[in-house]
Amino acid sequence: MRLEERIHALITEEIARMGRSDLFRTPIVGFSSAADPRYGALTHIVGEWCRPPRTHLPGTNSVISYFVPFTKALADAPQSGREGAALWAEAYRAINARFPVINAALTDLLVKEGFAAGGVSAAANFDALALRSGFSHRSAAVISGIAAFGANRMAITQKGSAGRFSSLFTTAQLSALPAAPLRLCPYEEDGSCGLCFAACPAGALTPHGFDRFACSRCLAENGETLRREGQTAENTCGKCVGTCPLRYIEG
Ligand code: B12
Repeated sequence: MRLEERIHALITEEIARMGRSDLFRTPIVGFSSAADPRYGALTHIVGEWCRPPRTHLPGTNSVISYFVPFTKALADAPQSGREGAALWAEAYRAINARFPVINAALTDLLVKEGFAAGGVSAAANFDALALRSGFSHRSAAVISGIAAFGANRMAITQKGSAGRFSSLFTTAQLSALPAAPLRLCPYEEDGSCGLCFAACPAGALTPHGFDRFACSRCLAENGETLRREGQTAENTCGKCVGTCPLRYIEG
């Protein structure tokens, strides 16, 4: 089996081993070259703090980007108010704890093949005050051909946008796998839909931009409410994803 296929199989097995088919579906895996000029361009488009792969792991040749899609019940959950937030919090906690395990297993595999590998964590890798990260998992997914950006700023894959991304850098030269066609956000395509703007309880997401601080305050309030209620407490909302017609795509 080619190394790319073994990586794909390992990520799939690790998700299956969680035994949470109530929350997660079979992952999508993509590969991109660290030399893709779009990685360098992000530094100029976004800011010098958004750094290309080789500054995270010297000698990086490829970026592994993977997405763990949510089940329909989980993708729909934010529509049902606070209970939805609680289920998202549970999923968020479960998958964020699993990503380092998966990345460690991938690193093991790659090191045994004679390559170096290393990653950034899926969530806790951002400046908590500036609310920005040195690496954008969703941009890596777009560059790897497994997702396209929507108006809600989510990266939408062939299985939808409700789910979570992780990435790993490696010195191995990995070739892109054949990618499935992507459905595009209707608002980005022709200005229709826009349900995500109306759904944002914080007024953070509008056709004119995104106020990450307002979004973050709303997430923190949700987390506080869940904590007071004694539920699994994480700072989540997901209304901009939960109302998106492309949140869940069968597959
Ligand atoms: C900090 C952070 C936040 C902050 C601020 C977000 C922000 N700055 O926009 C807060 C706390 C507000 C937040 C909120 C949410 N987040 Co958040 N967040 C992150 C985190 C840790 C870093 C994001 C970041 O700063 N990246 C750096 C910036 C520069 O890149 P970016 O915003 O990801 O990408 C933009 C640019 O690259 C830009 N761009 C412009 N030009 C070009 C050109 C090219 C060629 C490309 C490729 C890109 C590009 O487009 C992108 C979108 O605007 C990421 C994990 C990660 N490390 O990526 C998760 C992440 C983005 N969050 C995620 C989620 C799900 C959420 C929430 C729904 C919360 C929740 N779980 O309930 C909300 C949604 C808010 C929204 N509509 O964007 C997911 C997104 C999944 C998806 N399908 O896309 C991520 C990827 C976490 C994960 N591991 O899956 N988040």
